[in-house]
Amino acid sequence: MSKTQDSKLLSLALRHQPEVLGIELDSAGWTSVEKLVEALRRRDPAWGLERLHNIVADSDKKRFAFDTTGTRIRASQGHSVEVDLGYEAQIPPALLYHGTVARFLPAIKAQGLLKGDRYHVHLSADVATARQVGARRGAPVILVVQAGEMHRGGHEFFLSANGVWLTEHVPTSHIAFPD
Ligand code: HQG
Repeated sequence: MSKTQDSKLLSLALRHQPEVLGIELDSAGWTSVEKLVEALRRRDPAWGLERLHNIVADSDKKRFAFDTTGTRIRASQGHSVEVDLGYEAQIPPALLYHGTVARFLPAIKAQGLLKGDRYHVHLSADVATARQVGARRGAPVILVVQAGEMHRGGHEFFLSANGVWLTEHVPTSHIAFPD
């Protein structure tokens, strides 16, 4: 399996469907490294701790994190299973960015940004990152989110361990759409 396939399998198990590997996540999304490696080895005996460490270190977006003891691992964001990642609410910058594609704009104009299958709406601190996120689906369109104003209006924002800003919903009134 390629590193991308390994990373996708870890994302699936640590964010969405731990049952695909027969593992369990605790309420904060953590799972035992030892049990995870055992589960991975059942699929492919070539898995080992070193391969896991390499995937975590090479993940371009730092999708996964070990705890301080190195005995537990979790995804830093992107879950659809219910987890409390324990990130503290933070004051966001005045503006955050969301990369999407033109075909979603009518719905976003009507409903704002919805979290969909994920646990939060994901926002980027810079335009370049938002452009990469949007480009996963086609020609990227960048929306500018008035995060500072939202925060003053009572919306909570969280910053994940890998630098993604998370919030529950972005109302259309706080989004600047391109012309
Ligand atoms: C769109 C990747 C219709 C939204 C990235 C997006 C990110 C709406 C799609 C992370 C909508 C959801 C998250 C509405 C939002 N109507 N469409 N009301 N509101 N949308 O993948 O933000 O590789 O769940 O614009 O780097 O694209 O997973 O969210 O296009 O950080 O580590 O619905 O995923 O990281 O798509 O990406 P997603 P996203 P990972």
